[in-house]
Amino acid sequence: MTVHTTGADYTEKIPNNVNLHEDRRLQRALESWQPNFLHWWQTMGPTLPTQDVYLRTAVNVGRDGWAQFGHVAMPEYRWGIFLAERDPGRKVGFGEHKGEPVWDKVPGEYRAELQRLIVIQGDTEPASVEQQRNLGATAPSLYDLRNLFQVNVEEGRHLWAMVYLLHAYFGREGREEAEELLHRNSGSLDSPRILGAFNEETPDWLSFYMFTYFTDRDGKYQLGTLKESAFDPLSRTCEFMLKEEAHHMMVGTTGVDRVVQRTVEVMREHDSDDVAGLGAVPLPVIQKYLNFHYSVSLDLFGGETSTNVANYYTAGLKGRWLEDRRKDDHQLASDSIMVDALSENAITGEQSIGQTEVSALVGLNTDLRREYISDCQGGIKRWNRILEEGGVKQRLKLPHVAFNRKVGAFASIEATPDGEQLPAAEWQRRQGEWLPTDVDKTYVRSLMQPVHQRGKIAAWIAPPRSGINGKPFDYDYVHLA
Ligand code: BYC
Repeated sequence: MTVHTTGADYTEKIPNNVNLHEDRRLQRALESWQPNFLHWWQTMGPTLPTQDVYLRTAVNVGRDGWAQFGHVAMPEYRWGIFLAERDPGRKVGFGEHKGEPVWDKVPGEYRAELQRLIVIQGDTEPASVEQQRNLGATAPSLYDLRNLFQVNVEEGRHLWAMVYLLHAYFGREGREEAEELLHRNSGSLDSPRILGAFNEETPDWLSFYMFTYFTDRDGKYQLGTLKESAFDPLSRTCEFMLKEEAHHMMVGTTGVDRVVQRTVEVMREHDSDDVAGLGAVPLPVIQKYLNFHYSVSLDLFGGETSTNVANYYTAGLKGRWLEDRRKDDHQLASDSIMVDALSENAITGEQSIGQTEVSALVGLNTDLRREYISDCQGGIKRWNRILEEGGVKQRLKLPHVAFNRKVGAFASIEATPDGEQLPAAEWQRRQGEWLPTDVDKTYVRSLMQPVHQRGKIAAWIAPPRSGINGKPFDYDYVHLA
């Protein structure tokens, strides 16, 4: 591949804009991790063999031209290390160090916490590649197949980003953690990925679009808070990762758009709500997939109250979403927040879904989850507009925060998507009304017949409104092997 760069030197073994050649030890350490990464990619990455794929590759972090497009043979893809430009005057924006210069090194007292945050972030990136590895075989079009590869190579690059931080700033422990990131595997019984959602399957393309809409969006919000970090290298790397993340969410948003669009078309053509058997995904099945992916993604924000997050904030390690737009003292020592909680009736002892007031610091996971939830409403609005314009009366909606939760205040109870509490036995009996059943999953999988011909598309999904980088939908995005 010939890539002409201003920001990074693609003749180097590891393209980077961090002057890797000036630190031989670090360079050697990363060069010895590189073959392990490539081995992991070959054994745990995309399974569909290709000649080449039309991909964007990061070449420069600047405002213009950070990405270059071209057909790339997968074995030649170059994962690089890119941090957003340094702002020499940057100050800590929150917590007890607010106003002090940001850190270029890891302060000893925060080493363990920072390493933990970076490891958790790093663990999700290869996990998602593992979850999506078999999807190429059933891609609904070459356009979608290309997007899948794009998402996968960028998740691989995000792993590189975290591994760079671990190697450069956390010594031997960091190098050991970098190895572990390749050893844990999504869904493995012995050594699973750290966070719940990353051990779930992504067996079909409806799941993939829901995952890139809901779970990648958690990535957007978590990276947004780490971008505020006083540890400047973490902040700078997250800033650049966020640019790549935007494409992943576009894939999810428009992917669900197109599934809904096609379902509406088939409903109208046949004047029927029952499109199972007509080659489209029924709206109730779309709703169930949405319920599942949204609820497991809500779990990714941790507990409604958390002393971990309070400590991260006070120490300056992890801020809030759009920290500098918040109109408060950015320290929050005497503020409070209402968070979702189970309230106990003093007389009967019965627990019910309610709210409670806690210190703003321990409620920061709730603050971030709320930002996320209101962003997710945007998807619901656009999908309902498609239903409305198609003349269909049904609507999609986000389930209640207490629905299907495994982490946080509602982990111990069961609730319907409307937020009505249910006895465990009734939940067991009725959960198939709200979450995909084996029958639903089998049906969705039966639709997943590959369409690998240029310009063609599977029958269960509408084509995209536009292609990639100004190219038409029928462009030869992928050459299969
Ligand atoms: N599953 O104090 P709490 C992305 C643990 S996605 C399993 O409330 P905290 C991407 C927790 O570790 C973004 N365990 O947690 C998307 C704690 O354990 P310990 C990834 C969980 O720390 C798509 C205990 O429960 N980045 O980038 O306040 C494709 C008590 O919890 C889970 C980050 O997450 C769970 N879901 O908040 C590719 C950012 N949740 O301490 C990529 C870094 C909690 O008792 N991580 N636990 O052993 C963090 O900021 C926080 O660690 C968390 C949890 C938000 C994850």
